[in-house]
Amino acid sequence: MENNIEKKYDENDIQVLEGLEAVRKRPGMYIGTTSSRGLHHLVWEIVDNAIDEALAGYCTQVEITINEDNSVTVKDNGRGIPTAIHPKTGVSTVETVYTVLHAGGKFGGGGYKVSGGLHGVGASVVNALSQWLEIYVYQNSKTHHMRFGKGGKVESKLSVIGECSPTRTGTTVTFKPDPEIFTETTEYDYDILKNRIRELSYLNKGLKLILIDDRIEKKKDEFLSIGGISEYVTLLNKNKQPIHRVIDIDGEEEGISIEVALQYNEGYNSNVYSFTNNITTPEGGTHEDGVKRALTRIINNYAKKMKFLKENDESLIGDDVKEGITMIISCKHPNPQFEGQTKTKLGNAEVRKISDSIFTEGFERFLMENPDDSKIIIEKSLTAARARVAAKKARELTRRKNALEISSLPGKLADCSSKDASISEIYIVEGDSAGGSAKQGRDSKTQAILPLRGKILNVEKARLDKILGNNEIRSLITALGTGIGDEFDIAKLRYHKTIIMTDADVDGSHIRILLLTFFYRYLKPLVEKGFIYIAQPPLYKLTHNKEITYLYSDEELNQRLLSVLPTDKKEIQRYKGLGEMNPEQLWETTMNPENRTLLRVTIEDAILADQVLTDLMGDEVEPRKEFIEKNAKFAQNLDI
Ligand code: 1YM
Repeated sequence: MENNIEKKYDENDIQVLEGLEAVRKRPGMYIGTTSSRGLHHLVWEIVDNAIDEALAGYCTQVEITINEDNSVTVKDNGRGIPTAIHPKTGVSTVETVYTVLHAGGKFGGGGYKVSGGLHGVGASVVNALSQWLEIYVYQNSKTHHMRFGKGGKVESKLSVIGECSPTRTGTTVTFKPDPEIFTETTEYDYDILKNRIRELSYLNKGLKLILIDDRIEKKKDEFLSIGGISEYVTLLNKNKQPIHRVIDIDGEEEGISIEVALQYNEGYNSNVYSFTNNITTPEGGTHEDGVKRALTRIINNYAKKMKFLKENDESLIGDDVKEGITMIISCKHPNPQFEGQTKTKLGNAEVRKISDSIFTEGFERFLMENPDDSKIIIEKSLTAARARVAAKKARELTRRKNALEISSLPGKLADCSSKDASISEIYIVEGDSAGGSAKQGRDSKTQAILPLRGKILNVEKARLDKILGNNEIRSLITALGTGIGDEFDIAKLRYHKTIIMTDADVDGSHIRILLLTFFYRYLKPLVEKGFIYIAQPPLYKLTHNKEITYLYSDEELNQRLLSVLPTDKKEIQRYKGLGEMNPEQLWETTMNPENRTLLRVTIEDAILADQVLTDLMGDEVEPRKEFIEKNAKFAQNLDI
């Protein structure tokens, strides 16, 4: 208030305040969501500025610290944000960058920003959504400081607070997300930050990234990748038996840079990840199209030239050359256009030609210079083509033979009476006894039950034809109604919720992972659309004064025992399996939509998911054991 008297607000100030106020009113418009995801997004906005400075060639190290109060500090050793008065705003450039929306790109000197993402909204949005934010700039032997209060209000202007070593330059920003905005959670998740920081280190080779957790459980990780995305491919293929060395290709045309790293492994799945300006583009786009088109063409040409393919042989198709490939494509573009349903597809048409030509040059040279590796790659594609033709014949045969059987629903499915997929659910239940309880306890109008006997096939280790031979998987596909592979049709899906219900033990989590693997690999759209859920049966039943409470985790039990019922006598039953619950209990605790908790399975991070599946499903036993012990750490959202 005092400030109002001292300082006259001019047009600029009012616009700035209105801008930041607009961000606070509708944060979702700027950062997508105010959930945990939005909270983490704030960090990336600030880190992006530091990475831009690294890409401009002035910064070699970025350090990110989660402080004890859940504020976050980002520190770089770049030039420091300019401190002089900005001619347009009449205040320091630091203040301008942190208070004017979209100031980043516009207020910078020449050159372009290659980072900055889907939301790419800039530092001022972080300021608007913080309780307070503090900046130190080290420049010309001076330490400059500025502080903002709640919502980005200037608390103290940029000023020199002391000297610093003449060799020290850089920017340090600390912000505390405002709990009034982030009502769900203000707690940072170390692993979320760590995974993205690791990824950023591969995408920006030579840049050292440090992550520190200064909260109760102290942690620290440092990432520095010399090889960049080719090291990333090595990591992704770690447990997949690669069959040749990583191929690394890069080039630049018309100011657009393309980097590709690829390596085939013994497996059948393809893992292609593309990025533009460090942002993942799961929907692909022109950078991916160009490379894939070139890959198919070059392998065909080479196979013909070296007589692996004869005159009359059919050409290899995209699917053949993709089998067992792990590939990363990273594009850096001064002006990317993002398209598609989730705005994660690169649209710039000129990139198709450029990525094709850069990849063609590099990959052709590799094939010429490395005949042994080339032979291995071509033979891999030829084998895939032969398997594809054989599988198609086999499918046509079974289709004719089993036309009736396949179209009728599996015998052990207890279907629901509703034919409206949007309200129908299918519970996939471990074991016949739990299946029985579920059948009796369910709401038969909307809930279908499919009991599974034992373990389903490990789809990570088999081709589609073998997978379709597995009874459990066949019943599952038939029940869902969508078909699979070329025949997949989401319009035929019979339930909008597929709920995996397994025991809370090692076997249960193994079955759950096998099912998730299957969904992830063969019915991915269901995962992407959020149609896959995991049921949460209680772990304990607590009886106290004849009143029954169900508890879903050890923490819940401990809390209850400590704070609510410190001394009373009570009876605790630990459920070892779903089978121990009678139909009413199963309904009440796990199936009744009124009070059940479901975890929605999402693919937040396809790379992580794939790694998890590989560690779990690959031939290496150790990572599998380790993983099952830690349990499925798929990205899971709470859905009540
Ligand atoms: C911890 C966050 O923001 N570092 C950072 C930001 C900038 C610069 C250097 C920078 C950029 C330029 C010139 C330029 C920014 N400057 C601006 C703006 N770290 C962090 N480090 N000199 C310094 O782009 O020309 C925006 S960001 F607009 F002021 F130039």
